[in-house]
Amino acid sequence: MAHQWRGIIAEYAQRLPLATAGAVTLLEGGTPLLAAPAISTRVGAEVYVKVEGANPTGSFKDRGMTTAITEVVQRGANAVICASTGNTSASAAAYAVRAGLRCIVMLPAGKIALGKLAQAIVHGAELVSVDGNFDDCLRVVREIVERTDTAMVNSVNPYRLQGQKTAAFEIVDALGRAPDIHCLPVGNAGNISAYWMGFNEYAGRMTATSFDHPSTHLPPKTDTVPRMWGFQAAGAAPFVAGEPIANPETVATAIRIGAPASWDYAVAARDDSGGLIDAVSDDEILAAQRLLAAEVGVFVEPASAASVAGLLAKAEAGEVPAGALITCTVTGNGLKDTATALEGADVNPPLVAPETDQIIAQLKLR
Ligand code: AN7
Repeated sequence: MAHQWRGIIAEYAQRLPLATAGAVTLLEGGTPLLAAPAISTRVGAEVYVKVEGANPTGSFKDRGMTTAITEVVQRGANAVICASTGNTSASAAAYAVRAGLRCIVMLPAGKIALGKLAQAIVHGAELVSVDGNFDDCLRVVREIVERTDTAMVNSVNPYRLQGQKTAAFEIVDALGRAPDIHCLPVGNAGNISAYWMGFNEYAGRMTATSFDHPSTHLPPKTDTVPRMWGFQAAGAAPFVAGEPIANPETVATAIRIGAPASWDYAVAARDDSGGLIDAVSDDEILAAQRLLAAEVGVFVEPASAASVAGLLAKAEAGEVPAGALITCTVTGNGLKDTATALEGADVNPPLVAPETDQIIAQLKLR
């Protein structure tokens, strides 16, 4: 058999605090780092997108879920629970199937993209629709895990960040060096924290714990770390406000979060890297989503496009260093939220008879 990517726990065994034996995996990771000339031209830099929608359940959450669920199985819990704006629940539901665990997902009512809801349902998760937002859901989940023998698989579970840091490894492995700037969307702020950890470990500035390779000394893979540029939706931008916000609103429902759990880690990532966390408007997010689809060939969900929207805004403001090497994580697959993508689009092209000559003429094909 030709080489098959083995999933992040096996591929990065030397840098993860989990044994590879018994890993619960859908062979996540190994996603494309794709050159994006259409964006490079616009910002005057060399831009790549890390296409996390190519993961098994269509988002970056799978990297953290393989590690979190693997650890839960080893610990011996029999049910997992998460609050979610949709992608965490989709991923938790799928990995719980692999592990034979009950999976309970706490979702803000009416604010989950339909594709994500479908995933939780087909994978047999137990859905609880909460009359509140994500922050309310996360509070309830925290209270439930305190009182019951249910394992939390939100990113406050440290194994989530351990898994998600591997995306930074893959970027450095693909480029042969760290980028100068890394852009990504920020919601609950787990991912920016995880990437910062990953980039630091690869630069030898932090040591990883490995159960499979306890005594391995790992040489640095790169001399530098990138500046971390995080972008929030303007209606859900607590880091820009400098404090949690009560009623987050944005078309990018995945990042409709007002009280991010990984607050301190994200602030450290921003400040220690000499980076920033800024806001982008819903219109900028949707424009970046369209640009990625129409000119890069990658269909992402709205939240994912916040990274590219932010980079374009920074370029517009003249704040992107000329010729810099820049990577943007696009976090989730566009198929998860077709309703938003099709808003205002003509989904009923004119009906024609199945007459080849007429169709050739109509399309002006030569
Ligand atoms: C596509 O699924 O919080 O800053 O409950 O789905 O690490 O939270 C999703 C978050 C970006 C933000 N892009 O990442 C959930 C959830 C997409 C996302 C984020 C999310 P974090």
